Amino acid sequence: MQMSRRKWIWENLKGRRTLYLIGIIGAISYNILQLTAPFVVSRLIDTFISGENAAENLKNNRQLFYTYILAMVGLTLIRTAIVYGTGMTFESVSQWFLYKMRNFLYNKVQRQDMNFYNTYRTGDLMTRLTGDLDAVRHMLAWVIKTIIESISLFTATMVYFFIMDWRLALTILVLAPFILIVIILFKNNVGQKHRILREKLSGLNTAAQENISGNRVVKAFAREPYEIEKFNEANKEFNEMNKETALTWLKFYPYIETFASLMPVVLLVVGGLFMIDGSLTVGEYAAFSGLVWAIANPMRNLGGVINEFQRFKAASAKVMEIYYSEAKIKDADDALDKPERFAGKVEFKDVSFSYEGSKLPVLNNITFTAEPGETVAIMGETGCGKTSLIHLIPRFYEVTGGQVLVDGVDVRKLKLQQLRKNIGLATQDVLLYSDTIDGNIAYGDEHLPKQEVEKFARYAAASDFIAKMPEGYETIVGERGVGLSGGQKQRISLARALAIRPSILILDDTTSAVDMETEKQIQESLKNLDFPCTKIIIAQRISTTKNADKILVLQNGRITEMGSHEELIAKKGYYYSIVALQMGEEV
Ligand code: DGT
Ligand code: MG
Repeated sequence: MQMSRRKWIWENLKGRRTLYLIGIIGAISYNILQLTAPFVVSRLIDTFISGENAAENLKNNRQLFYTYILAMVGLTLIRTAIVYGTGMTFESVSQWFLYKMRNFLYNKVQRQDMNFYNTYRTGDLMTRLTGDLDAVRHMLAWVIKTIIESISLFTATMVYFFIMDWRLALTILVLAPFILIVIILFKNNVGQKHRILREKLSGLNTAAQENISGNRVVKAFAREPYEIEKFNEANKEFNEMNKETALTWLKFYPYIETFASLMPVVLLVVGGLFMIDGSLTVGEYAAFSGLVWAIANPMRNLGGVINEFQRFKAASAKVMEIYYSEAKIKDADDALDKPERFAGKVEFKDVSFSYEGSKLPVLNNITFTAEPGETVAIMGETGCGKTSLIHLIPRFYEVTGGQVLVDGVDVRKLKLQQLRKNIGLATQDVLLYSDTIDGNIAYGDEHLPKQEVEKFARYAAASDFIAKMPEGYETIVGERGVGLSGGQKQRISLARALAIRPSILILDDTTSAVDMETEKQIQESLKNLDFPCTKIIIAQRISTTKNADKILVLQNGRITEMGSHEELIAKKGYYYSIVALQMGEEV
């Protein structure tokens, strides 16, 4: 672990540290105040009831009697007020911590790079942001408070006992180690279980999340019974582990309870003997018997506290992992500030690339240039590395060799925000937000005026079908755009990419699901955009590629052919064979 839990919590309490310490002091003080009632009672008894001059005192010293009574009432009121204030303090600080930490973690997750998202499952991340964080809050609000309460009550009582009669206090110390041994055994036993339990919860959340978002596949294959069974299985495992963890405490509980219950008996017997031989007054014995619970209860609490503490340990490790994670792809310290609009030149210089954790290179020796305003088409069989190639331009991944330059600057030397603001990307699998069509198109520029939204929809050949929708641009397209066809979604995603008026437009098979006629329309508007724009277009259809300034043919991660439509036809290679195939189809 990068940093100790204590340090991590302390660091993040900044801004509420004083308040939290006041809470801790409050918890200590109201537990010390617990002693005042038995103390006053003992004084009362010794002065007015069983002491040598009891009868006389009662007659002549009424004043003192009332003072004692008033003191008891007053101290009880003060104690109640402190208990209330302390409870509020712990609750408010821990809620504040939870809120702040959740925002921080969400921010962290948002800014991670692709590798992070490839590593963590959504369900697991959700667990970290919800259940795990709540265990941390619980630690701040309840566990620490209970520990402080128990320790201060126990210590104060011990001190009081020592002052009253040291032999009595020693009797307790002789019994205490037995309890400690049981507690340590329990702690070791339950810690491991909490770690497993936490993994099971994450597994459960992942199963639910994946199935709910993948519900259409489940339905298409009529796999509901199987998925329900699978979830049931995960749920059962979680349930069993939960039970097992709870049972662990139950196994240890009888020993603790026996000690905790026996202790008062032993104490009362020992104390009784001291009273009989006269070394303890009746009042002191009364105070003492009224306080044996203050020794036994903290011991009873220990089990629960340790249980929760182990839960906290398992959960906080997960939270801290995200807290301290660093995106590998981030702005260089000496990154160039380039706030103005990019010209849009894209250059690959001998680029090679492989995904983290896999040795096989996906791209090899890729070299080409797209001048500002040019259109470059990329073609190649499935899996040859087209998507991987274009993902290197917005620096979603880092090249493993060579350089990608935009406007003559290595992308690693540009500020990510500035670089990406200049790139309009329509990805291969389209994701639309649960928002209106208008909101989805204006995603990259929320202040885009209505007529602009409509213009970009027109560019993307989407305005016709949007006009036919019940509420036009105000139609909400559900999670992942349920209710739209694949081609419709592609066109909205194209409009969204265009709407930021990018210097570089990257389309990853964006027109694969639209018909020939619509595609022609889109090609036409892409040619006549009202802003300068370099276009890098992955496409399978000759109708898209033939007008490009440059066509790259990618095979097995290498550029095997490069040139204009005519040049490549003359070459009679892969491109030519595709042309022949598609012309044949069209005739
Ligand atoms: P497509 O979209 O089916 O026409 O195929 P391309 O050309 O877009 O292929 P691409 O770049 O998605 O994949 C190239 C190779 O890289 C392929 O063997 C699969 C592999 N690959 C793709 N994405 C990842 C990834 O996130 N991690 C790993 N380890 N491999 C990946
Ligand atoms: Mg692809």
